[in-house]
Amino acid sequence: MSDILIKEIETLLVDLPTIRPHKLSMTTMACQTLVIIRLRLSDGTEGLGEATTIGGLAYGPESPEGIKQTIDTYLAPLLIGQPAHNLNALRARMARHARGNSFAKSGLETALLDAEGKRRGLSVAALLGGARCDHLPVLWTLASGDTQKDIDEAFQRLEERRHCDFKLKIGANPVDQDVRHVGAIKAALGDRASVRVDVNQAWDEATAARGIDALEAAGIDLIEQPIPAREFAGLTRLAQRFVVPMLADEAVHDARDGFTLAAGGFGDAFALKIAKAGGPRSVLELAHVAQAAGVSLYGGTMLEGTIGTAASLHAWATLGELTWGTEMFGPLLLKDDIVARPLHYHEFGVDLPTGPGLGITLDEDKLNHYRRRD
Ligand code: MUC
Ligand code: MG
Repeated sequence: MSDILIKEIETLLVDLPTIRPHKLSMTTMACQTLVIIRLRLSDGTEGLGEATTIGGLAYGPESPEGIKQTIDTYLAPLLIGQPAHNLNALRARMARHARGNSFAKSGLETALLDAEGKRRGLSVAALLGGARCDHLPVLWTLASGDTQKDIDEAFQRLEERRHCDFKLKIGANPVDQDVRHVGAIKAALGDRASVRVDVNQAWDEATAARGIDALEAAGIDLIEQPIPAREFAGLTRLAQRFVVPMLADEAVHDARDGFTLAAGGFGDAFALKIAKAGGPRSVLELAHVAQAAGVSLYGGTMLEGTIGTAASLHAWATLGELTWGTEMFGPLLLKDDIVARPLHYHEFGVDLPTGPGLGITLDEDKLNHYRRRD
């Protein structure tokens, strides 16, 4: 078993246009860049991985171009020639020789799991201990930047039975304007939908207290990352002050962040993301800390394409019920896909893909069409 070695790791940048501009507090996206990883083993098996961020360097410390360079120059040489099946040994090797770079590591961890699953005829969820569900709820983010367009989009998604939970991206405009925007959408949707907001760190604590007070009164269900990521004490104060729960996103990357927040008195909710933690296996360490501390869970996205989304779904499926569901809609925000069979979204959620590994096959023509050439 251990004589199957990692032979080759190829990275590709893939640029896919979005179906509409996607407006966040720090950037407006018209295109998403996926870093696709093809990891080949000595027996010919290929594992697929994806490492994707948002808006170049606008969201996180790793850019798509940087992720590709980091893998090509530093991480791939650490893995090539090593036995492929021992994920724990390979994770430890990467951790020992390369600090940080959790997005790049997440893509590689995904590719290793996909390859191992294909070799053993097991899904990634099975390798992670076993799926406890095969259909996961998925919310939709309304972020066109226009209140009426967002309302129309929400009603369309409800009619299609595609989504019944909505997240609004705010923080780019003055707080009173954002509160009016959110209030109008919630008033239009009423009890038909859960409405949450993501401020993406845009407020200071005093602005947050004012904004959250008004959003709570408007019937908003969840407030995501209202203040800067490193202000753990401030986030904990806001969580303790308001009834409406705070969702820690940029603040909580891995198990250590989760432990620090929980030990400091934060008890609301964590957004899990494979990219923040270093992969589908690594993110479960954070999930288990949260479960032990009584913190609710949410399956988060970096707006990955189908490969990264599938990898996340395999991890979330092992957790059973997620109190706040998931936001694994990334592929639906993109005009096209690079896989042969897209994920199946229906009944306000998505099916966990079946088949060995991630259960995803590339469409080589599409990949060739959208890949960046340097
Ligand atoms: C984030 O901060 O949550 C998730 C959904 C979305 O629209 O943006 C991402 C990033
Ligand atoms: Mg967020």
